[in-house]
Amino acid sequence: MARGSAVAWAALGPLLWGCALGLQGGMLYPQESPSRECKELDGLWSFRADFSDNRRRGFEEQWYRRPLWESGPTMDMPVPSSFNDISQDWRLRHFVGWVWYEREVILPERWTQDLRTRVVLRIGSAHSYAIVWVNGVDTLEHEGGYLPFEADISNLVQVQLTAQTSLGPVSDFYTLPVGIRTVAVTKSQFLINGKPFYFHGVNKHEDADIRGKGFDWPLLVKDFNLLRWLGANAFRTSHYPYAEEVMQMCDRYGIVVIDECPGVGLALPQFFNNVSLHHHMQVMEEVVRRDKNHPAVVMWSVANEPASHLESAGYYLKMVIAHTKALDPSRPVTFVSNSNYAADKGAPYVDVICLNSYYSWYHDYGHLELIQLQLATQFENWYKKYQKPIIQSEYGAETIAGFHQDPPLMFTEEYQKSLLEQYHLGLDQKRRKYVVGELIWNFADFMTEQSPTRVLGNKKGIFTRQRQPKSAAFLLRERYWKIANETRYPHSVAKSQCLENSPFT
Ligand code: GCB
Repeated sequence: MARGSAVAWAALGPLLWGCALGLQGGMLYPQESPSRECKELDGLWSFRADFSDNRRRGFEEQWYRRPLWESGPTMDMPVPSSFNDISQDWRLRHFVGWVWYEREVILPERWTQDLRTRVVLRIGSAHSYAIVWVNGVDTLEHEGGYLPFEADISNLVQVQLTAQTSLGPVSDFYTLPVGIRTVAVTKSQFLINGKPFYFHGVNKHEDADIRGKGFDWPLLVKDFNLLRWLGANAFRTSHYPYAEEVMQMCDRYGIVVIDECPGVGLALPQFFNNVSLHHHMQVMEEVVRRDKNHPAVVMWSVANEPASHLESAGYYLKMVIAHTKALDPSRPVTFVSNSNYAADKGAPYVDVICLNSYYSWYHDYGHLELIQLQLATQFENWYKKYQKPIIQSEYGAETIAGFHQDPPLMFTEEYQKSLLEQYHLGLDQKRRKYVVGELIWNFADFMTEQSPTRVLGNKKGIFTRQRQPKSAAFLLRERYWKIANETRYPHSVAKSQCLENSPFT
């Protein structure tokens, strides 16, 4: 009996695997191999949210000691999924507090009888704080969401015989697909295998109707088909590491990734303290440990839009970036800034400057004619000060599919298209100089908390949440394929895969 709990939303991807003794390191995606068997725990779990006043009744009554149904009503909850998106109970839609998941698991006899078999329980991700009990025993805890965590549970599930010390080690192995490439950064270029690389791609979220953030193969394949259709060659995992299956697809499809950790919302001075710093570094360790073998990953991003104008943020970012570089000296490191070039205290420590700006949306809204001037000023100021390559890491406009107006007005498809056109003119001015990439915000509409600035979520997608194109998608597609054809790599898998399906061939 394994009982787990998680706060806010959960997109669990639990897996049990039995393997021979002797494996060190763990945490890598546990493929099956001749020495390993895996048992997926996806499916229907029993579930309950702790609605008690202090939200701690589950701990007080020790719900983990008995089957969950014995302590009160339960409901079915699919795993993986976001519990917020599943039920008709309005309280669950925005619930923050402890929720309890439970699943009874039958293990193969060999795993429980053969003491040379090591049994490992691995959770792909559970947001944001998780405790896992196995047979009532507190076995695993993890803070931070999004990343895998695991524990050897052999002694909790195996028949307790006298310890057999004479069995000796047994080998355990599995294979990883390998890709070899170099990444380097100069004053004005991002180089992959020694050649200048221009990021033309998207920011994404793991999000869809009903599934929420839960992993979904059909959705993943659809998204990769859309990326190919679009001619995109890159994305940023805004604002957290995505499922390992996504990273594997990026390796296979030749999509280049800026891998971001869940360092989001560091907006207040009190967040830049030693406790956060320590946890942030630990999370970077987990991200790098999990994703370092993916050739698709070409840069780490340690945060999105921290209050980087603060002195305390400068020290904090310096430390997180230095730590990440020490963990992986082979890849550049960045964070994504929305600060002013003159005030930013983190930029001295990054390899590439990543900038979010929303001209003609949050700034100068309605004034499309100002975008080119604003953008030129932004790029020139940053480049003059830092002499580092720059990526426009976010830009976009809220757009409700089917809203039309000409001349363009905000929230219409025409406005999104015009805003993109103006940005592209500005980007083209600097593209061959020191601007090395552009990532649209966002690939698809996605759900957010309610707020006066959101109409059923964030509508800055060039695709709807159901993955249908808005007018801007066609504009972007034309641009991305044009850039792709200009910067053709003769033997690139990405290009040949993309071109196969392209109307431009
Ligand atoms: C941003 C954030 C992103 C938001 C976006 C928006 O700067 O990085 O998380 O969703 O703006 O649409 O407001």
